[in-house]
Amino acid sequence: MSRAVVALGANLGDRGSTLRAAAAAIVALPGVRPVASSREVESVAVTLDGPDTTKPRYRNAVVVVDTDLEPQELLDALHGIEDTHGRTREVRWGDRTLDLDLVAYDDLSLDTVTLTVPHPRAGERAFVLAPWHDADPDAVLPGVGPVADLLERVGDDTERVDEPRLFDEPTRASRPETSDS
Ligand code: A4P
Ligand code: MG
Repeated sequence: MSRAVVALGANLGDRGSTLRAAAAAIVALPGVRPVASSREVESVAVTLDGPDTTKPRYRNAVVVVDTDLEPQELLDALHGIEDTHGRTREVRWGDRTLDLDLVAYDDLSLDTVTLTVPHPRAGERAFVLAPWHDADPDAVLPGVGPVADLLERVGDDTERVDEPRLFDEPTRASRPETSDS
């Protein structure tokens, strides 16, 4: 059993409902079980030209799961869930109904044509770090450092959305290994 961290993002459609449905779909995958989840944050869309306030704002969240799936199997399953939610891929970093990124998988360091883990931009992005820290305050980005320190370094420019965590609280209370602060 391995521990995986998945970042969820959406800036088109009913973003909150999509993130919630995607989180439910992730933990419903065979060989995946829920560990912890964040609340949602909102932030300005980052495009290849930098932050763009003319684009729809993003909702982001993070889920932590335990899984028997290999990293590529998990990514393939995440892509299937993106497709279910009408994800299209015209422009890199373009607007999207749902983006699911594999942020970390145990302490694994992997770089193939289709999968780089840890996600190479995770440590620079408050919209990943803030919800990850919310889901797991003790989280460490493998090979880089504590998420709390990275978030302090980049500065948290996200806004917390006043909604519950993506999973129900009982799941959070029963999660193994991490403290519940
Ligand atoms: N890929 C490689 N490693 C991974 C990984 N660890 N997780 C490959 C997921 N995918 C990974 O991804 C392109 C290819 O990356 C995949 O086919 C997969 O094999 P994609 O989702 O099709 O395209 P993308 O998301 O546009 O590209 P990329 O480079 O993954 O973008 P990012 O880094 O995910 O950034 N602004 C805000 N505020 N919030 C956001 O969530 N997200 C992005 C996308 C840009 N701006 C944003 C946000
Ligand atoms: Mg992506």
